Amino acid sequence: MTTLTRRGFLAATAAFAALPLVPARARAAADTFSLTATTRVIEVNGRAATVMGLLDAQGRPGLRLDPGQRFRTDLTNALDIDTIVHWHGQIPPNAQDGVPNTNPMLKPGQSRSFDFAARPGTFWMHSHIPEQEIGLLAAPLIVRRPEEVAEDRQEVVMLLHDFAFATPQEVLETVTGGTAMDHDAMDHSAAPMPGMQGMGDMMSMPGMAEMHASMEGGMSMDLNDYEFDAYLANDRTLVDPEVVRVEKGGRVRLRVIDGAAMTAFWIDTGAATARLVAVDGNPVVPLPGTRFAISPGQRLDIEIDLSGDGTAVPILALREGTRERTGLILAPKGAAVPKLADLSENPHPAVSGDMTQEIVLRAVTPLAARPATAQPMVMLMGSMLPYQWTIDGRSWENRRPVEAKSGERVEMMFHNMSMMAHPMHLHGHTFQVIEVNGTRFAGAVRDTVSVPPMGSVTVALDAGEAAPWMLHCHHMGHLATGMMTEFLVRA
Ligand SMILES: [Cu+2]
Repeated sequence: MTTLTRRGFLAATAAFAALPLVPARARAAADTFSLTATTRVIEVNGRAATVMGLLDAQGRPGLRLDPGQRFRTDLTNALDIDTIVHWHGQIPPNAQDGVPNTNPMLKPGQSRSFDFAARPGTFWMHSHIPEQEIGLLAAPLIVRRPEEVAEDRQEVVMLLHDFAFATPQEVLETVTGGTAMDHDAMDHSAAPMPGMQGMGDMMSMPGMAEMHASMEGGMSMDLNDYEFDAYLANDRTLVDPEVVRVEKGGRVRLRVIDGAAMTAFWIDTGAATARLVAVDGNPVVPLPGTRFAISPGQRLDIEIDLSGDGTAVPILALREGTRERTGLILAPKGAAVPKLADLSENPHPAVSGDMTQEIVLRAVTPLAARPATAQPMVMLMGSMLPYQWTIDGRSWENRRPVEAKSGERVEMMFHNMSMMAHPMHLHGHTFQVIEVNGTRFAGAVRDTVSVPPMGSVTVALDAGEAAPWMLHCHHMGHLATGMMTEFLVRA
């Protein structure tokens, strides 16, 4: 006991001696980020709107960490409601994951310290309460790699949202037909639902979108649940888009975050030469192209090499199944900035169900080859009318967790028995996509994968910290009506 104490004391003395002469208090402050959940006013198509946000000490949205910096952050709740913030894609200790069922909510005025090793890449953070995420309580969380700092590439972040002037509660009530968070209603879903129930539910409820796209075999899938008033890129529409100053012939790393509550997009780089180099913060073998798919919760890192002709390059996000679009403009000095309509001429194709991109993505650092010792099946079920979404036909209250032992290799199969795509997100882990619609391959490492309607996706992962981790659809209407369960890792 005495020896240990003495050793500890000596080690501390040595460490102190090696540090530069900065007062301890000042040093700690410089290493700690501050983040405030608060309200802010944005202007959407000329109309002011009060939304929520996550601001740093300088009042800017989100955080940017340099290589090697820990996520050491004091989060303050300046809202007048309880909140909790999830660090999407990061792998903190479970007690810091920022979800209501395992972490206490922050009351108004309360602060809490978070401290964990940050994973490098493009991430985001958002409230884990559906109404708050719909209300834009979200921000970028960028952790730079040493090679990204060293390379001569301008970083541009594009955070996407779907936005309504109606309150988030009204949006959710409209989408769900009033069943969201109504636990009595949710209990009816305890019995498994027939998988094909979603077919033919061509509802016409007020405010609901009726977007359907044909699938092979003439079936019809559902794309969008709600007609939002606007689609935002960094809080702005194409009526008044962000214009990012770039160098003529410059090189850009575009970090796209789909923070929309219910909307999948195509990211369109137009004439600019582009390649997808990372998904969900994890590097992939570069995939050249000019149009890339993104679903709620996902991120794309896209390298863009601008031509030397000095013209402005719009970077557009095209809402699937409709003509709506948003975006920002990369403009070299002196370039004419084009005025773009917020509607395309023709509806954009479906992102949902289009697995063309997913099946060609290859992780730069795949999982080590290992036989799986657990192969759980996760059934994604539900329908538009009644609007109810479940995992294995069970409500959250009656959930049966997907279980695994810490350290074991798991191959989790998502089987989608519904007519909508579901962007499935697992907390506390990354996984590798290894199967789509029956075809096996060694795909991208991700934390959120879109499971096609009436299709399947299998992901491989090594079970992490022994704890309950959230496993859910990132469509807020689906999450709110019950499409969530736990991945319960046992010691
Ligand atoms: Cu879903």
